[in-house]
Amino acid sequence: MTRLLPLATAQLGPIARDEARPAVVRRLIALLEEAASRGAGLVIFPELALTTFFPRWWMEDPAEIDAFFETEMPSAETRPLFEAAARLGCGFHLGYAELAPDGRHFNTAILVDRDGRIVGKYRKIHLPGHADHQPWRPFQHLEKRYFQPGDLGFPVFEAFGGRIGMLICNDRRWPEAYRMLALAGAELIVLGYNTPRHYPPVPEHDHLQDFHNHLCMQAGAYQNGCWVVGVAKAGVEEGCELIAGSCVIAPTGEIRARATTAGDEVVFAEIDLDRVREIRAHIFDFAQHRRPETYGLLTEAGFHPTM
Ligand code: ING
Repeated sequence: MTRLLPLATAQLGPIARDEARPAVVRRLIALLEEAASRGAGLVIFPELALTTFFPRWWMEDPAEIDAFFETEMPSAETRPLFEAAARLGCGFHLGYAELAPDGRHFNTAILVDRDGRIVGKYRKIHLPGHADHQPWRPFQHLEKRYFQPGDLGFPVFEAFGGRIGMLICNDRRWPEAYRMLALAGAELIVLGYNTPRHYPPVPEHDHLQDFHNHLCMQAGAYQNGCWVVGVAKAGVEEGCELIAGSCVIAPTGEIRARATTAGDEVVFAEIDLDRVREIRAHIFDFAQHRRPETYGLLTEAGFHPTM
């Protein structure tokens, strides 16, 4: 049995702080059109794909902060992307900053079907960085200040002929996130990321960012028998270098395709969703081999060192 899904990563280069939404949406549509012209039915855009990565700055004016958020999706400014999806018969994953009607702020991603309808939504659960102003850093990482932890859990959506889950950036470093989606039946996990090369708390790891990026996604794919697609906002954005490395990873953990630039770049790959069975019906057959009765610590809040 094969269930083919032609998809594409749509990596983005830098988005300037003052780059208006319509200009960004035009870039997204150009990438969607290129991907669709190569046969893609699903395009994966990065995390926070409508604006610059604004958590790099300390801001206090609520109006200045909220200007980076979307109060409706689609809005007049983003609707052309949804219309392009319907016109091309090509859906997409999009990350953006969500200001919910009740005033809560989330780092959000949506899944839009080939007819332009939103069929799935996820709000980032693992928020990295800090909430206070830390001037010692060359740039801030204030996701804990500007976003609240996601409240939608780890949902899986029936779409594009399979079962699709979403993660966002730092989520990809946490094994529990992939496992939650795989236990809910996910066959494909799509995620976007904005990852600075320089990690101020541990600068001696800066040269390892590309390695860690692929390490955690390849492990997540293999240990859960899922396809994993990770897509970067890349390049030097407002003076801060963001890593690239967008890629499509097979359930075997192998990198099937990857970007080779740090700019706007489409990489096409036709994946066979049924390949998850090579892993999920064998080495990681959860029903046969998992021992959840021994994993209690995994869901306890504290940290219990035994020695
Ligand atoms: N960015 C980074 C990420 O998890 C980070 C934060 C950078 C963590 C470098 C560790 C090292 O990829 C986001 N947006 O989560």
